[in-house]
Amino acid sequence: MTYLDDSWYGCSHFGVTGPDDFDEVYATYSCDSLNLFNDFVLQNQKPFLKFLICAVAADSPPTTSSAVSSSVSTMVFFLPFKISKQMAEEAVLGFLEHNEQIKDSGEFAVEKGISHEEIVNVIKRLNGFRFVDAQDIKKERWQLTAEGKTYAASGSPEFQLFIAIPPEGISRVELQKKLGDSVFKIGCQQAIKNKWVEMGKTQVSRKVEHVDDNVKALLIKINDGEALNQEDIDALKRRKLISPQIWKGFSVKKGPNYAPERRKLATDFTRENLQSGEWKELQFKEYNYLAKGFPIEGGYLHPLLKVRRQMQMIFLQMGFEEMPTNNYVESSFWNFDALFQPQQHPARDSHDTFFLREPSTTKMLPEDYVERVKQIHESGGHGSRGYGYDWKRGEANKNLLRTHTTAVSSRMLYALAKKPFEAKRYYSIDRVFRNEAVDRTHLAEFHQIEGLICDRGLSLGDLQGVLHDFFSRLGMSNLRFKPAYNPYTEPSMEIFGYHEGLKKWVEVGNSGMFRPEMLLPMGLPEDVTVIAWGLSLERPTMILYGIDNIRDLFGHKVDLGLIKSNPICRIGL
Ligand code: FB9
Repeated sequence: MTYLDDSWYGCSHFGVTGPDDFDEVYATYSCDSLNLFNDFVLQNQKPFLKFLICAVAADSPPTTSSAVSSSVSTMVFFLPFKISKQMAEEAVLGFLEHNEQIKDSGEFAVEKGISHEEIVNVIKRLNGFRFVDAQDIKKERWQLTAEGKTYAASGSPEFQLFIAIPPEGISRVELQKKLGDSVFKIGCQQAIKNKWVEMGKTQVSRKVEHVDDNVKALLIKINDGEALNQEDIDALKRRKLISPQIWKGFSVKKGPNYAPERRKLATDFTRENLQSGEWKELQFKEYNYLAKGFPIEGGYLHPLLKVRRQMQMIFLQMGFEEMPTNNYVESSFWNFDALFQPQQHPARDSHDTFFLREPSTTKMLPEDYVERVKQIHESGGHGSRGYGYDWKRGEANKNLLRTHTTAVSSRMLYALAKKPFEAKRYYSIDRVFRNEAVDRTHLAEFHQIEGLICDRGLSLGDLQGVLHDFFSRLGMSNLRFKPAYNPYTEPSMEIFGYHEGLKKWVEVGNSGMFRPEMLLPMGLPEDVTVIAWGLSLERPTMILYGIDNIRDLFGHKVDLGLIKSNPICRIGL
């Protein structure tokens, strides 16, 4: 018990410098109510305790019973909790040895001079071990409000007002100055009501010789836990001087495992109790096979990464290969121009797109291809009349944070066109950035999932077919397609899926067939068409993991608890 050593240090100012001194002090100050304690202390031979008793007793020898109980409770507060816990337990078990029940744990605590909180903790523990059978008891009590406390201390406002009026009367102004606005205001109301004072235009005078401050008396009674009649309670309640407080306690009976003393259950065979044979007497604690193991603080996969892996598996199972997306910074050329998105398209201004100040422009673009893109934008070709505007290289050179992973698709399709054609299935899942207002479902960045199939003679039917295949693997087999518009696909479709769990149709993505104005300048064969679709990673993750606000899922306000305590994985919907 290391703390014994440093405790001596604390007591020098009591004039007790060591164990020898306290016998003398102890003898001087011991009194009945302390005996209970002393027995406990003596039994436990804990010199520190004996010292403490002396110390406390020395400090203010208790005269009245409540003083005793309060100094005892003080001692209890200081006593190492282990000891008070032990003491409270013995008090409860000891009492039940000779009594049917403890009717009211509150009265029992006062009687034993132990804090009710300590008794409640012990009862809960003993109830847990079925040493006792504890029943809740609740009592509504009244406590003083802050205003009530001030009047209990310095008198009710009406009483303060009355005694502030000299026999010859006093001016309102002077009286108000004396009492302050609120005491004056309330004091007047009540004193008039009690017909204590005469309120003239300017003068205030007494109407009676003497008054009693019943309100203060009642408030003190409340404070001492004394019961008042309903009428007084209502009056104080009306003046918001008291507020209800639920007092919780227990009535306690012996439990199925009751014993006058709870022997500490052994939890281990030790070399000592084996050698001493003491193990034979020991009572061993049951193994709690339901006990939760120590939470393993290990790596937690973010729900987004779990769903990303699920999506990845679906793509790989469908024969898609991943596109390299390790470049958040992209040139306007690959992000927009290569996709036949005109330079004055609203998405291309800084309201929607994060342009870079440094490096503000791209260093290298495939010049021959750029020329063809310029053509198709300005004057069309391959049967398209183009946009007919003056295409600016400078605009295409601007660097930005990519607004979609379709920028990666354009790079990959261009690369594909430079080789002898072979059909390809590509997918990408990575971050894209859009200068959008943040709300429950939108952040300035999200993860886009994109799939594309590049092959000869693919049709819109093929696109719908692959979408059915893809989303049915996500557990969503009931799809509907709504015509939509994208600068780089024609026809385009918004995809809606019926969500069994949410019992409603959910927009699950967008799709389309890349325009020839995008594909042909790349050099892809005329009969090659590319079907593609896109969705986000955040939306399905929010739905699959029941996350309402995207800010809990991603970004600086992420909810770490959610990250650590979300289901291993969520198959289907
Ligand atoms: O993810 C979206 N919804 C979604 C997806 C899956 C899902 O799964 C369920 C649990 C199983 C649930 C919902 N959306 C796309 C639809 C909406 O959330 C939409 O309001 C928000 N969209 C984002 C863009 O917001 C501006 C989601 C994001 C999106 C939209 C379009 C594309 C990509 C992401 C695209 C594309 C595209 C089109 C043609 C060719 C190539 C790419």
